[in-house]
Amino acid sequence: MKISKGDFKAAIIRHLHSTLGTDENKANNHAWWKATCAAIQENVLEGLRRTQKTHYMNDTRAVHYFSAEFLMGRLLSNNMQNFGLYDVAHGALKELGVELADVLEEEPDMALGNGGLGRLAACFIDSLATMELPAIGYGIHYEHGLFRQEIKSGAQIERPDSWRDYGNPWEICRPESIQEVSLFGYVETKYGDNGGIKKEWHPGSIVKGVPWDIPVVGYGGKTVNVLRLWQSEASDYFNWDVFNAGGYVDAQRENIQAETISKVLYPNDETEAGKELRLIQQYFFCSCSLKDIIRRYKRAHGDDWSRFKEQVVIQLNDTHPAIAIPELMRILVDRAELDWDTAWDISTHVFAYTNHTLLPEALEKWPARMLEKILPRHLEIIYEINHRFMNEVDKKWPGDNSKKAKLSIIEEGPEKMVRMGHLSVIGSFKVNGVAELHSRLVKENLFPDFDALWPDKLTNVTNGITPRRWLKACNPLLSELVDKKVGEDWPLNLKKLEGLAKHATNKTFQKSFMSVKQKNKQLLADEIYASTGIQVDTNAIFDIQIKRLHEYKRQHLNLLHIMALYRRILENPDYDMHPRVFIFGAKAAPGYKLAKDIIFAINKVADKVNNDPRVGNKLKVVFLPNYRVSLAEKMIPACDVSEQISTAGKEASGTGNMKLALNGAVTIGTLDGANVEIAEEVGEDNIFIFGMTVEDVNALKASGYNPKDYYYKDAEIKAILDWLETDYFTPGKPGALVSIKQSLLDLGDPFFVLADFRAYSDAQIEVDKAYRDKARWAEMVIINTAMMGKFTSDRSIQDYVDRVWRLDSCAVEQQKIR
Ligand code: OX2
Repeated sequence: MKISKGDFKAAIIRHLHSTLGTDENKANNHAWWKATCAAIQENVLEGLRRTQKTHYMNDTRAVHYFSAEFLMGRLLSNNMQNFGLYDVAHGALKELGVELADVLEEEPDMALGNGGLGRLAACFIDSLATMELPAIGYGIHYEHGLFRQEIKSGAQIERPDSWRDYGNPWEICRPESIQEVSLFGYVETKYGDNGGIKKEWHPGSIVKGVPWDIPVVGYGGKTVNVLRLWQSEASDYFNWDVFNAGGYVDAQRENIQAETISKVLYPNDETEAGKELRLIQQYFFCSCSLKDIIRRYKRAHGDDWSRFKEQVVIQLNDTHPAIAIPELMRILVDRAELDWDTAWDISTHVFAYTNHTLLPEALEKWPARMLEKILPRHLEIIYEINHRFMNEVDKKWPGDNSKKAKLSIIEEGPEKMVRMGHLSVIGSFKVNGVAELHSRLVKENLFPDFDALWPDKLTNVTNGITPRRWLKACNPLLSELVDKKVGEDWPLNLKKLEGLAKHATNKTFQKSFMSVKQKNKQLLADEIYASTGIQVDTNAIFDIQIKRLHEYKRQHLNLLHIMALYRRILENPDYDMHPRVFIFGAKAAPGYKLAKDIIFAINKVADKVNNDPRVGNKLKVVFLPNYRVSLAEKMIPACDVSEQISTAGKEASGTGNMKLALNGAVTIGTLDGANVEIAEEVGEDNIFIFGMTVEDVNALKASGYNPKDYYYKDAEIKAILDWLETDYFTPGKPGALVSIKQSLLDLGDPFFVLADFRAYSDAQIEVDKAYRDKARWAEMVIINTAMMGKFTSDRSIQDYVDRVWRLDSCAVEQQKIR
């Protein structure tokens, strides 16, 4: 039974009056948004209450997804869809004279993440709720999420993000579940009468963790799980135990302002070690979350720890939460007074770890000295874990000290470092990579000796995306068409899309499909005009690259190719190409100079190309500012060509590649990450694969790569790079773009841009040809949508359930939707 339009209208008005204290005549879109959220939230909270009660009654085993990032985006449209209330709300608001689309635009994105890793966590908790699996997401309640990007004279400017300045209608504060977290101080060794040793940590400071719950509504609206985010606050009392210890003063302890811990998300995708506050953030949310899990466990099982590992599994989203491992050991050994072996047995049956990258700069290492200062007891525990592990290594490879040095958690050197990746592998019962190729490289290159030691530990779970947000909600036109062809249950069973394949060559269906694409392109063209003033032709190919800006993702390869096209057009006004619009969306880490230079260069080249009458409509370049989840939702349905052009071996998986293909884009890409599996699914005729493989890259590296060979041998490459040094794109400022040339020539082109340029350019010529054959292109596009079933995050979650978590679903009784 579902609420009627009239009743929903009444609910919105009721909230306008009694929740917001305003009325229909005064309300602006923001007020309508809040009132609509409040009306939906009635269902959300009822579902949440039922779910928690059902899980408690059934004493379910649950997965706890520990992640420093959850990139949720907007929630209203999602929650409405999942309760099946979208059309009801649309109609109700219409009768009130309000446009739902405008109301949805009022919601700020919840941008508590950087990119793929954070968005994956958001897709996963959507799937977990949809599949009725008992699960909690645990993370940090950042006051400021990822910075807002503005473009001023072509350059990126960072502005603070304030997603909850005017209140967030979804979150619920739970002061009854506040936790306390200790930091700094020293460890006292106590000797018992029976000769036993006990360690006591006397912290230098204590902070409070306040939980905020964001309900996560599964599709169908039955299970409503929660995402619990911790906010730091000064503790009510300061237990300065240190003073009792003879006035010992920790140098830093007074400087720590408790509130700063959850103030801001670190804006680096894939790197951020060495920062004290970052380590404190990580420990803060892990400690709060573990204590929360233990509190819930004890409510059902008291002090009997024997069932803990049966009830609890914790997934570590990269090494960011790895400090949870010694924290659980500390709680079990120092607090619960279990012996080490019992505690270690529990701990190593509870944790599982996902590796998301092979990039050396992203493999977290913390100076031992920093750990000693902030978490002195944890460093001791890490040493103990390592000591016992070294004995195990010695059994397998007796006397092999180089093996020990390689496998040790501690990296010796001028500065002793703690390797969080090693700690995670040693402390977990399963370790997974995020795509077939990546998992193979994890086994072969990153952790080969761990694989030899524990052959069953390393596994693969290929990433996925939720089709509810990334097709149903973001692309209503295509969803409607798909509904008609394969039925309406594809959001729960994405393999159903395969039913489209048999219509791929059907003229009428091709026409309907491509007319949807055309409409979506028009919507994006409007958005582009509104935000940049650039007019684009929807008959042109919409070629899109959206992802964080990083050298390994090679936005500069795309840029060099754009410059090549521009040059070809200038040299030959009749240069034969189908008109193309190159569209970018990307944020650069504020401290990543070259990434910011690349954004600047894209904008400067865009200025020139877009305003050159000799180019006409053939070529346009658009950089859309402030790329984020809600902007992705507008760009993805409109894409013709999806750029997935990372250096082979560098992109662990990618998930944008899946979203774009699902929405009927054809990929141009390298054999990297999940591109490999996308190619397997769609077949080589329906994807443009180019460039070096991982093996090619390794061979070239081994033989000594010299980018200058390509510069001198390929006249076009030379001309383009030299162009960057002139003031052609930056009038009056020669050299403003030179850092890109320098990185490619003088700094050795670490990501093999020049080596792959010609293959990329040739592949783009093939793309151009294919697009001009309308029937052929439509067929490719349909096949791409049809064959994306594998990449639903429901499949990823099922893989985790089967290979890692061993979890049962738990049915929650359907509520009456109000
Ligand atoms: C990203 C990876 O770069 C990307 O390839 C992958 O799809 C995504 O994680 C989800 O698995 N930070 N972000 C990533 O890795 C790290 C570390």
